[in-house]
Amino acid sequence: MDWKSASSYYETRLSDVLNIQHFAIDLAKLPQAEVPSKLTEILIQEGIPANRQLERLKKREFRIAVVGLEKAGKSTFINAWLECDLLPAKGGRCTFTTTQIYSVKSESEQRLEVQTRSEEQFINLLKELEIVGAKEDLKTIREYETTLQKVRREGNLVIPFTRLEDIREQFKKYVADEKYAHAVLEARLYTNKLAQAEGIVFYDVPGSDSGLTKHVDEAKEMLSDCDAVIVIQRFRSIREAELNIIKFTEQGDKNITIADKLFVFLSHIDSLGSAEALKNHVEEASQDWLKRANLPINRIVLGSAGAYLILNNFAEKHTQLEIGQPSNIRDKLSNLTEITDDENLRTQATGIPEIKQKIFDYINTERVDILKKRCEVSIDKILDTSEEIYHFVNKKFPVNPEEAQKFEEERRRISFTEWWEKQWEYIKADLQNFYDTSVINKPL
Ligand SMILES: Nc1nc2c(ncn2[C@@H]2O[C@H](COP(=O)(O)OP(=O)(O)O)[C@@H](O)[C@H]2O)c(=O)[nH]1
Ligand SMILES: [Mg+2]
Repeated sequence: MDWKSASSYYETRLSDVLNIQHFAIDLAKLPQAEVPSKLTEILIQEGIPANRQLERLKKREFRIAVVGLEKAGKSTFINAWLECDLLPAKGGRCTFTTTQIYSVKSESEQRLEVQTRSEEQFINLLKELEIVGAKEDLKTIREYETTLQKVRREGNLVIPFTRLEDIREQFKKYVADEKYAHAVLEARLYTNKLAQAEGIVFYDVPGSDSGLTKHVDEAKEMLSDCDAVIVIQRFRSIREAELNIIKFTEQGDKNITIADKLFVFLSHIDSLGSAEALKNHVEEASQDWLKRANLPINRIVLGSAGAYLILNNFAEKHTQLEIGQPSNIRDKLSNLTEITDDENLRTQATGIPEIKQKIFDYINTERVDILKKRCEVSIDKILDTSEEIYHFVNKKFPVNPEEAQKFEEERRRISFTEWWEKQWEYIKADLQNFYDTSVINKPL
């Protein structure tokens, strides 16, 4: 089954099953049925990720979160991917908001959408900054109060463009320039440079170790509502904030394993001193991922996004200053990898084409299987639990209407007959119908 048919198929099935789920939760509320609260709890818990998955399918979105510690190299990685030095990347903190990058099919659909903060959202930001004692940010905000107010007043923007380079200045302004960025809630970039497939979304999540709870919450939300994760990792052993990434990914998506949707890019390899150091680096990181998340080694790619930008002439001046001269980078990579020809240094040694290929393979093949696995497990759990609830209710309320009448009299519940006659038949037919079509004659 291809992605298109799979996603519309599961869109239908998930919404059917979620109807059953609602219905079973209502059924379980009948006090006389004495349905164990555990069952309702299971249904509610299963419903959350199922609903999120359904929403993503409805929007035809496939979300890939790019996560990692601050300065791990996330923005640089995305720039290498897009082959344009677009997202601001530098030593200091420069990503204020989560940037979302959407793939569109044609060049003419390309645009930057900027969503500004409402007054309330702006006040909340101030409060949060005060709580964490972000004095610098608060000072900047006071300093540029008038400009920030103007940006908020002007409201949301849609800026069309043809080449990514043409949007660079505007992009920097709204995402990274302190005079403007604090007034911005979200930036969404729509480009045909992300992937051949439509509906792919990249999230550049601010480092979850930035100290702002807003960023941790954002990372958490993003990770529980995404289809794949690329962890950009700079240090060889997994740090605490990276453990959170594993935890949030696990919690949000219990029906598949982390190894089903996680990729790791070991960044910055050009800053290592020797081939031996590189070997140790990779070995330690792979062991760690295997131990912590059962992640196989083929999900780990090592490389340097910075070197990719430099060696392929995509780097802007400031990036050249940060990362170094092409000749230097070439020598370093050559030393580390024993690759000597220019072409392979530009591509293979940087790891960028390799990870892109892995992600595209995932998008083109594995993602249907993962969707299937995730949805089937969730659907089964919801149906099994609903059925259990149905049996509980059935046991307490015998199908024979006379007995039910008696039951009702005993209970002195006046409204019961009414409920019984109308609802019960309806409910039964509904369930029967569902089991006939979706469970017994289940397609696939
Ligand atoms: N030498 C080197 N520096 C890099 C590489 N990738 C990123 N950097 C630098 O590391 C710093 C942080 O990168 P950035 O992409 O902003 O990280 P982010 O905070 O995770 O988005 C910047 O100064 C980048 O220029 C790389 O592959 N090699
Ligand atoms: Mg960044």
